[in-house]
Amino acid sequence: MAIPRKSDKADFDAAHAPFAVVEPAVETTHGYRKLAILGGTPAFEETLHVGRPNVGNRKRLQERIDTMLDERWFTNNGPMVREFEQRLVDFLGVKHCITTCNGTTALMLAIRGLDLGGEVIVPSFTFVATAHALQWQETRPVFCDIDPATHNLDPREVERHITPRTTGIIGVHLWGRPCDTGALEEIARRRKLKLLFDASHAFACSHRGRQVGHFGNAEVFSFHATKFVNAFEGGAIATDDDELAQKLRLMRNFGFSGYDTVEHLGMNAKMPEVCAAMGLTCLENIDYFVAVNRRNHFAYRSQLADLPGLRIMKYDERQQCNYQYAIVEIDPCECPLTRDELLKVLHAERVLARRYFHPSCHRMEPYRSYYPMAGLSLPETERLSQRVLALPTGTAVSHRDIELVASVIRSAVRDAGHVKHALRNMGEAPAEAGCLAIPSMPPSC
Ligand code: T4K
Repeated sequence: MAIPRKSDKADFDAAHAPFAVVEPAVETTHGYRKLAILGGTPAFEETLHVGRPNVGNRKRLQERIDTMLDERWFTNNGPMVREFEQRLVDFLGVKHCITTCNGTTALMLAIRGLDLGGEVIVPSFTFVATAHALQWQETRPVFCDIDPATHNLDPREVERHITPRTTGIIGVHLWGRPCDTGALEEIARRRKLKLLFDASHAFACSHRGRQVGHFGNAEVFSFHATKFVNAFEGGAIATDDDELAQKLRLMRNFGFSGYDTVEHLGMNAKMPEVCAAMGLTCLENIDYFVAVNRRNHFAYRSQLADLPGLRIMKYDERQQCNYQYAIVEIDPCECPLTRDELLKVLHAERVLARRYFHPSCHRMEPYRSYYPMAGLSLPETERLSQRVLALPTGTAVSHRDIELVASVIRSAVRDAGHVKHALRNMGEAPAEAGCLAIPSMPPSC
């Protein structure tokens, strides 16, 4: 039977949040069901999303919005933005935190503020914004392969891509799991390169006992609606560099240093007050969000533990983690279904699992036209982008939802033969990722 989705209103009220939900779930039902793709009723009446926003304490948010309306100060470095920046500085323990209207503009500002040009080494296995922030400024993203164990830049590969035109490296702490910051910092120091981290996934994470926000020359966060701490839309740059911080503050406000004085090239990258109101509210509820993400993470792990070829990505529990992504890796050599077949099964059940990050940046425009040979040096990226699936998590996803998603996956694996047959009858193309299949390069290559 399909279960109804709870309304947004019931998402979460921090005042009544039962912290009892924080314990990792160990209960497993391991039930099976008749799949929608085989003629059954979809598991969910309403779509279950990846990236459903956390809301936090609604009452507190509404009070903040009322204050903003009463004061009629909506943007341009208002009191809530200043408070949010101070809270971020306190939380991260960094010297400066400059908020922006989104993570992409934060990346663009940081790239320009650090004078990156020529070529910058960056993973292709990331959200396309990381590459766009470079290419937008006519700086070439040089796509570098990743370590299959961490999904982050492989430092040995980084070294191989350095040329006389290289000015910097951008590491992405994918899924909130920090890069090998020590190795990247050592390379950057030795080769005299700037080092920036796209920490869009890694707010409230630590690495070797240090909070993410402290690594490299600067680190960039996203507070997009889908991030576990969100500001509707928003971003921030954290840095301990006074000069860089001052430059970034000018740049995000057209370069203005006073009413009539422009001192620097700039743009409009300011965070509005209503976004800061949401950011502050989420920040106050962060313990709850992490606790729910952690509970969901362990629920998936226990529910999917013994399935062949399916591996739930783990976090380093010795560090501070936000558990914001529930990532499953599907090995087509061991699992009877490919990632894309499983995706179709889940979508038929109204579980909108996502293929983050497929295709990888080098296979998207304009990169596949500009750099058609890039894929040749990215075997791990090519392999991984065929295997990874993001499952729904966050405060809009209950333990019961996860049981149901898991029972869909278990049923699909058990009935793999019938699923493949049904997909063939539906005229679906054969699965993309066979056991040894490395996708072919685009025709232009
Ligand atoms: N670097 C990295 C590594 C990033 O992951 C991102 C953003 C950035 C840089 C850039 O930061 P921002 O400029 O965005 O601040 C989503 C997000 O839009 C994007 O912010 C995020 N990464 C990326 C990983 O995920 P899409 O294309 O998947 O978005 P969309 O609209 O399909 O939404 C995802 C799911 O969330 C949907 O199934 C519906 C659900 N959703 C979404 C929104 C906006 C809701 O339920 N409610 C909502 O309000 O990129």
